[in-house]
Amino acid sequence: MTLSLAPRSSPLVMGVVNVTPDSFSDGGQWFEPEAAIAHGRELLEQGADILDVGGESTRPGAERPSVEEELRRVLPVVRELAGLGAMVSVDTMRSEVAARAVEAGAAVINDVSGGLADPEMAAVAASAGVPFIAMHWRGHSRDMQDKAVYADVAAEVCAELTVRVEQLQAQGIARENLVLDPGFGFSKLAAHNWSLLRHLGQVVGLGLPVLVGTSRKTFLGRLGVPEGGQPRPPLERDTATAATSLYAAQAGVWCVRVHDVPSTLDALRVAAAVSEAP
Ligand code: PMM
Repeated sequence: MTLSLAPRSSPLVMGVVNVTPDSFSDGGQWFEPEAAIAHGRELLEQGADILDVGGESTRPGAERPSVEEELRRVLPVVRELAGLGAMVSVDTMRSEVAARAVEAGAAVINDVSGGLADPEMAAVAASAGVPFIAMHWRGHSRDMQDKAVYADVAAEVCAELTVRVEQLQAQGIARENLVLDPGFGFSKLAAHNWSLLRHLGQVVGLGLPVLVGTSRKTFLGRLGVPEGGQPRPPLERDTATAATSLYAAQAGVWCVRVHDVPSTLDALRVAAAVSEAP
């Protein structure tokens, strides 16, 4: 199955299928392959266009699983969901996992490190010839928040993504297969995320399709919570996520990556109805 990266009037919706014991956003609810597969089917029925299957938690401070463990988590889920006819992306920073997932039916590689974590990733993506989602990334989760230092976050993210695009193309990935992602929450403090959202048009202006992943992230959990208070739990961040999806749609993004598909679909319907109104 091939995925069109052509400009769209309303963004595609990517539903998250985390096969991890420690994801910040759903607390490992879908850790066993059977549960993850059932969850993927549910997201499809709810209207997800793409299912993003990942076996490594990227929450701040997370330790990495071994390659073997990541393969064990991800491959059966990719194989089964792709076998059902779903458009599946594999969320991995490892070239071996990406290559094996593409063999198992994944049609997209989603690398939160944009190819920086594994020197073989670009070559694997180039030879697979599938779309490659390159996210803005400054380092692994263990200490990524120490790198959240910016004078102008949108400008710096755009500049760093532009360098990434040049390097990925030099390593053989066709420009037509590249998708950019500003990387909400990755080496970014809350204020950086809000600024990025406000200036998302600058990222879209780079001229490549853009994917946005704000779903259930901590900056949304801090809304309405007094200074110093605990952020609200991830499962209570879907209304705020739907609101960011609407912003992303207005900025002209190609796809939004979310955990709760129905609430974001509704927000996108609102955006489409307003933009089609006379
Ligand atoms: N965020 C997470 C994981 N994968 N992929 C892309 N392209 N963009 C993101 O913002 C992104 C991602 C972390 O969220 P999760 O643990 O809920 O999946």
